Amino acid sequence: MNATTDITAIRAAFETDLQAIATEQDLQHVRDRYLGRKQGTVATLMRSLANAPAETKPALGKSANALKRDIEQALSKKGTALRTSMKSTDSLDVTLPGRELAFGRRHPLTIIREQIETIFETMGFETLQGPQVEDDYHNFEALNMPADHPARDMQDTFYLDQSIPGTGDPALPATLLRTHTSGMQIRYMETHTPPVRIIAPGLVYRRDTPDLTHSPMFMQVEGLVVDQGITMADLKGTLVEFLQAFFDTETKVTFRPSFFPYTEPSAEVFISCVFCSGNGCSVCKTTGWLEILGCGMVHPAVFEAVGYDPELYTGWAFGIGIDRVALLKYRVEDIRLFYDNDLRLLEQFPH
Ligand code: 2NM
Repeated sequence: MNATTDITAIRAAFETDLQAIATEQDLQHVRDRYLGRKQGTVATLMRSLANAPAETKPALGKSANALKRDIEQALSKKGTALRTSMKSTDSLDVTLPGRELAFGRRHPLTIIREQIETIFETMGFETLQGPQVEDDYHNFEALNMPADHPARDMQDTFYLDQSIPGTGDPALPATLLRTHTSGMQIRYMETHTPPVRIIAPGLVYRRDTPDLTHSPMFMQVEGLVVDQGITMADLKGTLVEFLQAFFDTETKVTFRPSFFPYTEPSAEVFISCVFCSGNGCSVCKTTGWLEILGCGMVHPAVFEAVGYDPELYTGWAFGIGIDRVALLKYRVEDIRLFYDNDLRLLEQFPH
């Protein structure tokens, strides 16, 4: 065998060995086998060229150098390819279990609102929805709150630009962010004749400075019953039934006189403290009672505004703050947490 056939054979053998390289270790073995200084195939070939005839020596030397360069380049390229593919297999472990999908869940205020809706729907009430931008008439005027009523003060109500004196078109009706959901009851009575059994849940707005118990946006459910012969006994019976269904059948309920412009008589309702069963604790400030809602018999002026005959019809209404109930039920300390949308709070509630 002469040096030329040696070079051809070495190239062929190297190609086969190159294809078989799968790891850094394989690469090192092949490099040693071909490029090793003493035992390496290329070094041995170079040494054998010393004995070649003088006329073929330059050409053979050239071929041998080209072989050496080609092997070096091929191994270097193989090394790069190996390191790149190692990197990608490191970062993708196909045996890992799939990532869990993050399901959304209902907001705590939505959970409470839906519980309240279900209890009243079971008792035959219909749930209404209506606009959060309300006009002055449906939010105040029709509810026996005339122009000079303190609740209509700009300190308390978010009026929209066009309603602020000097900034809007005086021909347009004053609009505002509803301060309660009563406007929906007014709209319903304007378009329906009794009997009326409705609840109106939703967000409402008041210009309060935010603190632990106040948020300029909060959530309310109001309810209204109107028919012939409705009395305060219906109000008491229905609200006690609701409160015992919502909190606990053992809950005690007490009514105390109060005032609202749209009801007469009016009452505020207290329940026995859900934490100490009325024994006195920090939540009920040792009184044993928690104020939970406001209610009353609908004022005749409200019936007159919607075209109901106050001699023929009587009715009762109530309003309950969902935030306050949610704060109590879930023992959250700060109402503002309900509007921060911080997942650390929201993820504590069930799907
Ligand atoms: C309350 C308390 C008492 C109420 C009255 C009406 C309407 F539209 F029928 F006149 N809706 N809601 C009402 C009555 C609301 O919230 C504390």
